[in-house]
Amino acid sequence: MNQKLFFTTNILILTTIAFVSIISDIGAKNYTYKQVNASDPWARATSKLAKTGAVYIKNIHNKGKNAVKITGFSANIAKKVQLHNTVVKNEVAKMQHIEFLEIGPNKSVQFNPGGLHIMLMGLKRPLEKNSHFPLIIKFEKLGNLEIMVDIKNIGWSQKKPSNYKHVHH
Ligand SMILES: [Cu+2]
Repeated sequence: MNQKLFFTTNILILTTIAFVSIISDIGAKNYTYKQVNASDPWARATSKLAKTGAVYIKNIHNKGKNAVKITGFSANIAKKVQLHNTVVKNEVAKMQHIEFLEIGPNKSVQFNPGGLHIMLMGLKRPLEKNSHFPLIIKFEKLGNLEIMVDIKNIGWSQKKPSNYKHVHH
């Protein structure tokens, strides 16, 4: 973990991260539950001694007419699972803990390196390349969506938007 990462607790409601999702990838993994679709969850492999890891999800789309609210996550592989956002201020990356995340009707959110991510804290075993583990996304009212997180090699990154800036995490 980067020494420059500071940890702050914040309640941040991201209501309108407007992003038109184009699900055109062949072979994309989609997990659909009621009005919600989550695609391509992944994590980077960790070293044997690592106690933390991060999960990214290419896209979570709310195709319903009402907003949905993510109230938390859980995974057996870690003692604690938190929603984090990475904010860069004066070239210093800070991780913020986000209590909940609202996705408006017909809106999507992305979880990327350098942005929103799901933090696995107190890993019970290292994340091993080419394996996978279940993660539960908890939605208020809707219930739980279980997804399978694919573990990629340490240097893996997904396609990034053109304005992406590299942030060490
Ligand atoms: Cu984090």
